[in-house]
Amino acid sequence: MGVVNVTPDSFSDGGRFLDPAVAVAHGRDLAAAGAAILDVGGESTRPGAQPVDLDEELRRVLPVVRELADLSGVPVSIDTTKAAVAAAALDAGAAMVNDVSGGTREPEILAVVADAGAAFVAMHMRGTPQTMTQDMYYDDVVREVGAALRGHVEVAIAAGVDERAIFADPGIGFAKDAEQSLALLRALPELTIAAGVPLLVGTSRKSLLGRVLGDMKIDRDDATLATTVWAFVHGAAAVRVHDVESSVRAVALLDALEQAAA
Ligand code: PMM
Repeated sequence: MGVVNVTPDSFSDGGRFLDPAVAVAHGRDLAAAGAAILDVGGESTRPGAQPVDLDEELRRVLPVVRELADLSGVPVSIDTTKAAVAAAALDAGAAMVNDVSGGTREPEILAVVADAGAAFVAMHMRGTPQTMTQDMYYDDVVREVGAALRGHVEVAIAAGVDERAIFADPGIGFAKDAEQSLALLRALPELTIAAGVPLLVGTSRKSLLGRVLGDMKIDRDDATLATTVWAFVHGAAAVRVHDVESSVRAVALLDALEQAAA
């Protein structure tokens, strides 16, 4: 899943793709580089990011979703927690809704996904981007995130979302410190079983990587690639990345290794 952030303030690419034409060109480049899905978002979820109102979010994402759905040749996902944005994006041709609140911020979003027969990503977080760094206490982060993801999946199924079209996402860095995020990445097989659906994992360029390597300023695409390989080797179904080209190459190599004669 390639990231197309149409925001002025996302962590690694804020402001680069605010012009719809630039965002569309970027999305098409990611599709050409081998992305299987393009994830278009109009509201930054970095810690402390300010909420974006409905009209502004629609203004940012709709032209980009519409054009990428038409031109990119791959399915488009809308990264939003707002039911009205999800509905408008699905109407404009999106095929998937990626909700970082797992369907909890605006539970009506689930009926919107179900009615459209769309796919759904249920991510785990606590609070909002404004409050999530104050809510990072877990007795057992793997068990609690796994149970919460299963809860999100069950609520989505009960709302009519097709179970075969749901991904769960542990929400790396969302109300988790570096240690907790690493514990979740170590536990991807357990989380897949707990959630009962395939996992999508997002580590791309996150601060966790800089923290682990002891340098917040390094180029995080190298470190991202290590986590991409880790995620796929440990059973993830998809990764959400900014640099699609390197991940696609790594996946091709992993496939070759898996198919190699013993
Ligand atoms: N991370 C970000 C935004 N949306 N969605 C899912 N499903 N998983 C994630 O890990 C995730 C997400 C924040 O990253 P960005 O600001 O660099 O896009």
